[in-house]
Amino acid sequence: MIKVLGRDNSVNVQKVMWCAAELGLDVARDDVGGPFGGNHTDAFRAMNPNGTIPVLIDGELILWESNAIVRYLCDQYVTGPWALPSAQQTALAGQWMDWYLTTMHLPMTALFWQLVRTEAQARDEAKVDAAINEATKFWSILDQHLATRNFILGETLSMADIPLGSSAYRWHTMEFERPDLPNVKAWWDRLVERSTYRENVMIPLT
Ligand SMILES: N[C@@H](CCC(=O)N[C@@H](CS)C(=O)NCC(=O)O)C(=O)O
Repeated sequence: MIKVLGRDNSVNVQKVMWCAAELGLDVARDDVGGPFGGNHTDAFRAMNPNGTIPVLIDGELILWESNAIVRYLCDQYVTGPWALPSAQQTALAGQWMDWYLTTMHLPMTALFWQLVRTEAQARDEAKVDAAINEATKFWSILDQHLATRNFILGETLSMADIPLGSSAYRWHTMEFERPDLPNVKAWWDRLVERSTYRENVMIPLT
């Protein structure tokens, strides 16, 4: 059976678990990282020298980096509507997935640490404002893209939606004054309709 090492409140673990659920895969997840620890042992670092989660174990394969894991699950197990029809569509999915990791993830992580992991009285308001401004710039780009389609690649959900969709839960539930981005909100509402999303991504923010 496929195994995932990582606590369920990590956005990077959520990507993997949501993707696996969409593909109908049976996955066993172990709580590792954060308060559970276990990610700085020699045994764990032999699998992932970074000491980070998630790690996927599928037979002989041991894999880290959440986007790489999502790509692997789709390459290895995808069937039906999740199969991307062309190299062009696969490249566009990769574009939005990499954009999330290199661009959106940075202000979203800064915002999450300030609003969720820092006591109100210890928050740095300048950092909060900077993260909101930066994230708004990027969510606005996605909002424009989603003006003419229901999901990131068009009319059906695909791996392109996984990283940004996982982060969208945080964007819509953290407490701050959110700018009005109607197309991102409508897309997020479509994700929330899915039990796979609710069960694997909509986990209390801690
Ligand atoms: N780029 C990596 C980032 C991995 C990462 O930083 N994971 C965090 C959790 S989101 C982690 O391992 N933190 C240490 C811990 O949970 O103990 C990925 O996408 O998998």
